[in-house]
This record gives sequence, C-alpha cells and structure tokens, in this order.
Amino acid sequence: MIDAPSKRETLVAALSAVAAVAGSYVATGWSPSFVVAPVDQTIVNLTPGAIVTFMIENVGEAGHYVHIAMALGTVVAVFGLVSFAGLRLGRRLDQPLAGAVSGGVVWLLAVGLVGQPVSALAAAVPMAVFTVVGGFQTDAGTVDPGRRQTLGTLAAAVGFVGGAAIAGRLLHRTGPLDSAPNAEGAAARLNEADANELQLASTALPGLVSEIGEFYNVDIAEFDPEVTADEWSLTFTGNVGDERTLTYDELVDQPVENRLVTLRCVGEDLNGKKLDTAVWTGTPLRPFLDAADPQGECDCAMLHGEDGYSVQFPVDVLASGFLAWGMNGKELPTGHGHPVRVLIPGHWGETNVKWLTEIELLNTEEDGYWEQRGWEGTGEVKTVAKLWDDGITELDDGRIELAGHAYAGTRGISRVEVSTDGGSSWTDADLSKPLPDEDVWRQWRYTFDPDGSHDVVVRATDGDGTLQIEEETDSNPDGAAGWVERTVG
Ligand SMILES: Nc1nc2c(c(=O)[nH]1)N[C@H]1C(S)=C(S)[C@@H](COP(=O)(O)O)O[C@H]1N2
Ligand SMILES: [Mo]
Repeated sequence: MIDAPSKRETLVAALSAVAAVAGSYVATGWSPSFVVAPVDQTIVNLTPGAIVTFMIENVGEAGHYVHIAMALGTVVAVFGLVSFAGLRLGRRLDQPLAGAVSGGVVWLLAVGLVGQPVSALAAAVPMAVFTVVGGFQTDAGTVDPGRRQTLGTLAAAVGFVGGAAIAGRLLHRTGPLDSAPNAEGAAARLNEADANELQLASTALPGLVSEIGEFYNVDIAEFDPEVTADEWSLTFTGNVGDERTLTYDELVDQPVENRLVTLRCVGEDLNGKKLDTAVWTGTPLRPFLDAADPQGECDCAMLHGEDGYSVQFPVDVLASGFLAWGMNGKELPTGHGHPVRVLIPGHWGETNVKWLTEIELLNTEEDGYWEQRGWEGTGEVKTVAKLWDDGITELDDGRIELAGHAYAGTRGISRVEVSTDGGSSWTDADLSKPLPDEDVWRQWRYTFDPDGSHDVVVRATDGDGTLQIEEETDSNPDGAAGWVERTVG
C-alpha cells in the first residue's frame, strides 16, 4: 500500500510540475512545441460537438481559456504524479537523488508529446532539480507547511504559469509583419477601397478594409501552427490523376491578383462582429486543381490544415478558390494561416482553410471538423445588414446617423433599407460605391431626425434582388438569419 502523500510531498510535486511546465514555456514560448500544446489539441479534438457549439454561442473567445486551463491542469497533474513517484522512490531507496528519475520520465513524456529531444530538456531539468531538492527537504523531516501555506503557494504557482500562458497567447498575436512577396498591387486596392467608402463624418465605423489587428479570428486550437514558407507545401492527394505538390516559391511565382474579400463566420450572432474584409494577395487555385486531375466519384474534396482542421465541399466550388499568401500587403499573420490559406468566394468563413497543406479528392462525401460537430457551414453565406454600436452617432445638429456594413457573398448588395418605426415604413440608405471584386461587403448610411425613442430595423437586398430573410434564427447550424433591430434615441 502507498500511504497518502504528505502536505510537503504534495507541495514539492506541484512545484516540480509547475517548474517543468514553466521551463518548457520559457524555452518554446507560445508555440506548438510548448508541452501543453499537444494536450490542448487532444482536448479540443475530444470535446463533444454539442459542448463546442455551446461554448461558441455562450462563451465565445473565452472558450479558448477554458481549454487552456484544462490542458494546463492535465499536464501539471501528470507531471505532479511523476514527481511524487520520484519522491517515494527516493524515500524507499533512502537516496533522494533517485528523484532525478522523474526528470527522465518527464523528458520521455515531453519528447513523446512534441517530438523535440532538446526542448524537452527544458521541462525535464527543472522537474529533476525540484524533485531532488524537495526530496532532501522531505527527507530531513522538516515540519509540514500549513494547509494555507501549501494552497497559497500552489495557487500562486498555477496563477503564474496561467498568466504567462495567456500573456504568451496575446503577445503571440501581434508581431511585426514582413511585406508579402509580389504584393505591390495591394496598395492600389487599399486606396481604391478608401476612395469608395461612404465618407462618414463623425462615426468610428470600420472602413471597407479591416486592419489586420482588428480582423476577427476563429481557430479551433489555442496554438496556431507555425509553418515557415520554406517548410510549406500543398499536396493534392486521393483520387487524382497526378498527385502533385506545390511549393511556396512556385506559388508566389504565379500570376498575382490582389482581391478584396469579405469573410463571415457561420457561428457569429446575427449582429455579431465576425465579419471583416481584407485585400488578399494570391493566385487562383484552378490551374493547380486542373493539373492534379480530380477523379473521385463525389466530385468533392476535403481540405486539410496543419492544425488538424478539415472541411469538405464540392470540387466546382473549390475551383473558384484563391490561394492567398498576403493580407493588406503583408505576409499572412500566423493567426490568419501563415504562409498560405484558401479563400472560397461567397462561402462561410469555415471553408477558408488556414495553414492549408493538403487537398484530398474524395470518392464519397465525409464530414469535416465543424460538420462532425453539427454545423452546416460549407455553403453560401446568408445576406446580412449590420448595425453595430459604433455605427450609431448623434450628430451636432441633433440628427442621428446610422451606418453599417451589409454582405451577401458573391450575390453582392443592391440595396439597404432602414425603418425607424419598427418595420412599418422603409427608406433606402446610401451605399458605398461598389468595388469591382466579387465577394465584398458594402457600407450603408442613413440619417434621420429623432423623435423620442425609435425602434430601428435594417434589411438588405442582395444583387439578385432577394430580400434578406426576416425570420430570426440562431447561428447553429447554418448561420444566423433575421433583420437587425435596435432601439435608438
Ligand atoms: N486550419 C484552419 N482553418 C480555419 C479555421 C481553423 O480553425 N483552422 N477556422 C475557420 C473558421 S470557422 C473561420 S470563420 C475562418 C476565420 O478566419 P480568420 O481567423 O482569418 O478570420 O477560418 C476558417 N479556417
Ligand atoms: Mo467560422
């Protein structure tokens, strides 16, 4: 029988575990080589779809921190058990140095998790040192620390690592970006978009192009893959006449286009903010697809990202795709799929696979990551007109200006109407000048004299003349529908 751990043993084991995790973090930073990353990935993959969906709808971005906390907790618990075993071994052999075995075990675990023998040492060494030193102290029969002291030290240590990890995640998102190769044309497109904007006198409404740092972000994992341009390749696999691999140098050497493309996440709320536009530098996918010679029976393909993400949709939709390596003239940031992502015109955000590495031509349809979890987001976007807080402004002369963005994928936006009486009467809003791109939002603006409080409703009509769906539905499974309604004044 193993008797229960003493308070001191618990403390030593916990500190050793935290030190090992912290050591790994110092060595690798917030990257896929951090020992917590693969555990996090496993937790993400194992989380049942209903819970993932619930988190997206109710917890949002914070869901990431729940996953991170679970992954950190799991790794600290396992490392703690390893340290405890080392302490007991030392006691049994009457030689606390034997606790160093814990370091060896953690090294093996870390290598198993991230496959990097050298960076695994950064976890193994602190584990060995803390366990051995702690073993000598426990051995010397020092008085057990009080319960409060133990818990306090533990909480501080866990808080420290958690804080460092969250800081790492935040820091990781903002680094200086290099210019994208062959992206000289992007500047002209950015200027053109500026010129076509509705000049909004007084609002903080975002422009027609979103800043890179402001562009929304949806990732299944907390640890974005870090893929260099040299390492990257895209392979066409499965039912193809010619299995081919494309390198980054070959890709950027193709005829370059700079396209304004809007992305919208199927999981966002009706008036949510997961809708943004950038100028993307890239090249059409069709020539590569044709050369690969797709032959599968379903005429469908599964796209795979380096993070284990996948999405499946028809080959003829894929053929309209665009392989992008630049965003607003810069290289794609890590969080947006560095070095290459695909953009699928007019389809929900989830089809725009980041860190794209493989296009697999299938024989029968299969579910991708989100479809396995109950979403139906591989089709065309629904039409929406937004009215965010920053689009509601009281002007100096007392009038109220309402402004926002409307988006209908490749159908385009032909009209936005505003009602200030709860939908009884409608007036056309001004629209920003249309851009020549096929999959981009427009801005709308409407000004009125308020008379007390107004029940404002906004609705768009797409380029085919179809009015936005009135009936309100949730985002799950195939995107939020309904007219945005707000009380103003
Ligand atoms: N590899 C990979 N691609 C991905 C995702 C992902 O988690 N992994 N998220 C998808 C979803 S749901 C959306 S809405 C868009 C978001 O792209 P963004 O983060 O650049 O805004 O990327 C899509 N592509
Ligand atoms: Mo999404």
